[in-house]
Amino acid sequence: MNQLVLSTEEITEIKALLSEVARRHNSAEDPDLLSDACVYGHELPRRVRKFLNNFKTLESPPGISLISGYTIDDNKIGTTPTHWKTKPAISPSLEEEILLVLFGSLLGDLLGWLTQQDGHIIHDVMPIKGHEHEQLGSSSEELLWWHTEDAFHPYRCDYLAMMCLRNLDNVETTMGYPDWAELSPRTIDILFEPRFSIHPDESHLEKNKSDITKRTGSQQLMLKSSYEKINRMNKDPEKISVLFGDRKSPYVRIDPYFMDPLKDDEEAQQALDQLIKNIDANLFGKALQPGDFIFIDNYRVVHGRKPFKARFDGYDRWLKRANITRDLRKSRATRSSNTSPVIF
Ligand SMILES: O=C(O)CCC(=O)C(=O)O
Ligand SMILES: [Fe+2]
Repeated sequence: MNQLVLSTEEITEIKALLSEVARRHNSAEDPDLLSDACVYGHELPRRVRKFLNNFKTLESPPGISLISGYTIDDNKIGTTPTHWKTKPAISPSLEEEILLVLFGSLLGDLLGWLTQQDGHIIHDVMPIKGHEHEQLGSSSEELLWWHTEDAFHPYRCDYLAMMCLRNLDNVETTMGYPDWAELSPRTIDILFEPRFSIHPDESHLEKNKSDITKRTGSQQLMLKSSYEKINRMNKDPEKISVLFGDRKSPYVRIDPYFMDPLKDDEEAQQALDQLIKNIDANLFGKALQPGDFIFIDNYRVVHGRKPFKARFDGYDRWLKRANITRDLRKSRATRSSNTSPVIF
């Protein structure tokens, strides 16, 4: 993966910018901050801006970029939350979350989902009691199968950004991408055809929704219709191609755990199995460390997480996650205003 290690001078510069922004905005999700994010982002050190801009425009392999060296004050961030529902009024990691937003703004627009983590833009990823064996980011004892983030959805992100706040047990994020030379032209042709379907993953299902009751009537109605949409996509997923874009260097859309066996299309099933085997053979693990910011090209690289034993003692692994799209406009029909980043 491409890596940039922040220098002491760059960190000093970044911290000065973050304290200024944090004085103006008490949440990294403040709509005014989100709309100004790229203006602030342009004040990040030029080497950082160039690094992320190259990642975005050159699309050089492998489609993973890591910015490390930022220091996290373990005392200041407090204990790992027990659930994403329990957010304090002002986050103890406000500056770090703002940095995630500013880095993200150099790649595109941040987006969220009404059906995921209560419409938040900055997600918490940590083990949740009771989710140990689920196929969710908040599971622990179960392998989180590698996937394209929100593979089922046409408006899924271009980039997934994750910032590590804590990872005492060195739990590994897995990442991988196909070795195209190992796949036959015929297999690639089949994977380019709309013969596959992907169900919404667990994180979008109604059973994992927030129990917030202080919503207004119209918000309740909107949420209801969002879940109806998800239920329809779950019951009857559209046929899609797993590969798209350039045949020599295709983009990928895949989430094996949530894809049905293709009983009536053996040829497509075999092509899919070959791609899965190919990605599996190239999968690798990386234990993110506090202060690591990883950016994954969601069109080219899949990711997941190895199983682990959660501590539930306040010091569990804790990441912050954000979805970034190159073009928020394309989802305008399913957002409440041109500036709203939440897809319903
Ligand atoms: O925990 C990780 O490293 C990845 C989590 C993930 O893939 C997800 O929550 O979608
Ligand atoms: Fe994921």
